[in-house]
Amino acid sequence: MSEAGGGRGFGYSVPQRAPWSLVAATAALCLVSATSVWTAGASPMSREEKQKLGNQVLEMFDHAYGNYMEHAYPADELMPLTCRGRVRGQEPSRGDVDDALGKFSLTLIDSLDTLVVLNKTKEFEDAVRKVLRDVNLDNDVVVSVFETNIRVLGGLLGGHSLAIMLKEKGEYMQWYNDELLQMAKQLGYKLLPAFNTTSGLPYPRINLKFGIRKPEARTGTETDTCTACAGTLILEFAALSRFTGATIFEEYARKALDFLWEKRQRSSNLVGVTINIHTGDWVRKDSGVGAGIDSYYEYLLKAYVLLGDDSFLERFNTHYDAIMRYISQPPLLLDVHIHKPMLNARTWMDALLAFFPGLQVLKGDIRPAIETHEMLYQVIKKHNFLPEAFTTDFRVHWAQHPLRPEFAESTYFLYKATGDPYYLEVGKTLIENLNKYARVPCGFAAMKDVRTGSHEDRMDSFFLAEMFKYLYLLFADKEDVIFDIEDYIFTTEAHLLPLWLSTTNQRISKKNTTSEYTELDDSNFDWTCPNTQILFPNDPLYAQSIREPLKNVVDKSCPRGIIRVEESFRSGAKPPLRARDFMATNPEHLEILKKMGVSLIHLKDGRVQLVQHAIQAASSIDAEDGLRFMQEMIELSSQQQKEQQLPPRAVQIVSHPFFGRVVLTAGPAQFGLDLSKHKETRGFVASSKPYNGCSELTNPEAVMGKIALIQRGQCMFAEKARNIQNAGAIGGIVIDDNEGSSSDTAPLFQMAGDGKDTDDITIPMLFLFSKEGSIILDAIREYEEVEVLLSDKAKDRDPEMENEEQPSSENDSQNQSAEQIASSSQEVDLVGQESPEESSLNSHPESLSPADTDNAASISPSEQNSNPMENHETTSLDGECTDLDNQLQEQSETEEDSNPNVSWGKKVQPIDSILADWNEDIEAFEMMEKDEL
Ligand code: DMJ
Repeated sequence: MSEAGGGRGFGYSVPQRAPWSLVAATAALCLVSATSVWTAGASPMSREEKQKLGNQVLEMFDHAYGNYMEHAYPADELMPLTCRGRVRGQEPSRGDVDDALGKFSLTLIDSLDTLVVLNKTKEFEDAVRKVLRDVNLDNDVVVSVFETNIRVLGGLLGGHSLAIMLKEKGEYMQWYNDELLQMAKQLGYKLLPAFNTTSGLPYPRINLKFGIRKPEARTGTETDTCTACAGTLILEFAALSRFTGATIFEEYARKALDFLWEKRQRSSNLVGVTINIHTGDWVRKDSGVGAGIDSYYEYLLKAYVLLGDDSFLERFNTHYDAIMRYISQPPLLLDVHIHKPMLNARTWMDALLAFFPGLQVLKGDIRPAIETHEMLYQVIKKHNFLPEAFTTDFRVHWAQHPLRPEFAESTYFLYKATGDPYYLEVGKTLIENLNKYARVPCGFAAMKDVRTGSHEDRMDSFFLAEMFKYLYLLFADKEDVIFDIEDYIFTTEAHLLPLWLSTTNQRISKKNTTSEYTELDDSNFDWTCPNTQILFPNDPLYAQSIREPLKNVVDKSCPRGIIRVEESFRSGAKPPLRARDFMATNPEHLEILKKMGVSLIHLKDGRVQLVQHAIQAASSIDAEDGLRFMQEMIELSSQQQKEQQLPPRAVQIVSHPFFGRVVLTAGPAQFGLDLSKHKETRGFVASSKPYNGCSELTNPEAVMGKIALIQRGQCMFAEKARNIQNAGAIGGIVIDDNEGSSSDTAPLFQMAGDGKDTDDITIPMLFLFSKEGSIILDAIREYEEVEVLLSDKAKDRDPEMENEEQPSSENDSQNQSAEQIASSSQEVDLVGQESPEESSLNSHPESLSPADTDNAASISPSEQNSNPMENHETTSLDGECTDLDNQLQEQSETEEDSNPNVSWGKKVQPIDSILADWNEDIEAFEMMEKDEL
């Protein structure tokens, strides 16, 4: 049995060695099979084409793995743009992301079992020898417990699982004597001190050499961890216990899971995103299935599959019921508040939730899996990759994409479940996009911005651990894999653990918790099997019939119109007012605002402030609607601020040997040719003399007709632009003089003018940080002639097509801006744009303004809110709205006067607690905006 499935169909077969039949007797998992012959819908893919695609995946893996081994190993990861290893401490810190790097050759360990799945047994044997010879697990480095568990412990255990499988087959690994397992055990013991808390939840970080509390450890003072961080240990820890007989690991992981379960919000049965590891209080009370929680749910279900312990399934089912009740709004999955699960906590989704359709397949709930997957695929078709976060109306919220594998994972499981060749076509698109947009001469580079196609110097280890496995298995027939994948379960990092572990070393005393679950009612089993709602029908058109109504959901629908049944119920025929729809000129809207206790106040500096006094709402339901409206307004304001910034631009190296494959993120200029309106500018580059471009150039013949490179500093950007333009340059790239700066670690800026009229500057100007700039300077040193393309979005990088336009992406971006115009025309323009003169100055004399910041809308306490006990929501919207100014002046003044401070103690209790919670939620939201995924 496995969720992996074999070649032609998906199945939960019964492995010889595991008592799966016993497990299955109590299981609520669906036995899903798609062995029927495909008769209609997407045309079937021929065996030859599948093989061709499988071979392409192998070639891509070789490119990624080969470059890592050649240019980065023994470093943790490859930096594919600069073609070297990423060594922690030697590169500028990227914050939490770096906590995965423990100087333990992360990518090699994470790739071990991928090598066997991809039939590279010889390379696997070599790789295992290298791990045993080179890897040190005792470095003085602080690492994430979660990442070290899923990538390193999981990687070693996956490697061990397949090493013993190969040894048993009798050809390879005959020398192997559980050495990887011994390393895994050593690492397991290193992680254990993290669990030294009263709750049993682990600290988020540990020093591999010094543990937690010692002064040298530099960690152990943290108070919070994410739910997924504490709840994604059981598979690896239980496997380690069962392989070695040392029960302590499984015990610790179970204890952490038990604690999380106890702390679930009892009325909604949801969990928050972060929890205090000492008190067990929820720190962030928003709840979804993506970042921060995702693999907690995954591990409950998979722990049941691997360990056969019913309590895990019952917990999973309870949570799943809550997810489907509150978070699932097909095809969307939207975060809610654990205490107020009918209230959305965000208007955007993150990319990590793309694993969820795959988990739903394992659960046996195929319909919503198909729906969410289809929605995600349409977002991908729009941007080539899934942006880190996107709004409910499918605009980019966070534009990065670090080559995450979750969507490929779900595609694989859906194909196994449905047998629908449509999913093979989806996989083919993923392969094409990776090769077209992410492949660089030295590996595959993460996307810095899916809108521009620019790259980041980053290839995460999960790309090798997961992406290539799922893509290869998608196209593989049973005989293409040298072992039976159905005998294994995939961890969250796609490492393989054998199902026979369920019967091995079962010495952990299982709590008989079944009686605790009396709160489950029949409706819980709406989401379990057997269930006529979700049983997979033997209809080859089933998946297609579910996708059909959604086929234009991203392009044409207006999901902000999606309103919950309950919401429309309680407010009669009319749904509550959404922030996006609010028109200051609409008297009906103003009336609704009043009903919700929201008033508009004009501040002396011209800003408009919305204040909510819940006590003044017509009813507690209106007060709740008002709170939601305020939160939507805050998000909207933040989004508008972002949209009004000039988006980043791309510098693409198009000459040999790059052929457009390297794309650098560039800051735009507020003057000169606007690359979003005009076609791109293409030309060879030449350094200007003087290099700072602050006076008339002494080498006009060298820059004439070329794109001039100029160093930042010593004069205004506009002055540099004028000097190179006068020398005949057709464009300019300003390179940061601050050595080592990079768009990976510093926020991008737009170059502002000099406060004077800059209409005389007609050439395009872009800004590169030093690291990106040095990629061009290095290329000049090596190849002399270097040609670049300056544009708003990277162009097709296929060598044969390097001179052609890419009509589909052009259309895409046109559609997108048309869409944005359409949607913004309905909205009140609440946010003004910073003028160049107002842009902030830094130590350099040129003026800079932030180009792509993630600021949330500013929330300032109301000036009337002098009583700390008074609790009301306010949002200050930067910039002013003249309409509002003129029309509402009178009203706001009146309302201001009529809002005397009210003693909070007099307020009705339910509203009190709602608002108290809400304030915490707003803080959490602000934190979340700052957080990385
Ligand atoms: C992987 O490391 C794991 O899948 C984890 O659970 C979350 N996501 C990353 C890849 O995106």
